[in-house]
Amino acid sequence: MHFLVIKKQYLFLTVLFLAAAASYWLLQTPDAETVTSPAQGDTAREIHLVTGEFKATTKDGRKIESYRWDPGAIVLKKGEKVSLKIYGVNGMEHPFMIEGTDIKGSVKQGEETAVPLQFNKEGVYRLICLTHPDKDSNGPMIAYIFVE
Ligand SMILES: [Cu+2]
Repeated sequence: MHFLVIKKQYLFLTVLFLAAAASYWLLQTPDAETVTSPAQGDTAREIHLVTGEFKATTKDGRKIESYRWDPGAIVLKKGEKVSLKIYGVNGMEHPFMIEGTDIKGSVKQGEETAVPLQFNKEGVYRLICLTHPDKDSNGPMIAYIFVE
């Protein structure tokens, strides 16, 4: 009986050792490459946005709408060079600024605006349409730029 207890302890230690070895091996395995990995060297990675519009009619017949940047959030690496290309689909024109920077511009319907981006500080930067900044002005047309 006593012998059996010792054997069980060895079995437990063996399982523990194998688990430790397996996790060590997994940690040593390099990460899988993602499809959207940042461009190497000096080439700016392209990120594409469009201007969109939500429209609805309420039960009492009121027409409501909201302009949007789509997608509404993008992720950049600190120091990474990105060319943000925004195509105007809905709305005649969307003048914009990026909070915390001196970046300004405008997106016109049927035209593409290219905005060079490179952030040297982590944080969340808001791309704000100056015509549609909140729901009372048919927004909020705000996209979030996450810099990690
Ligand atoms: Cu707008």
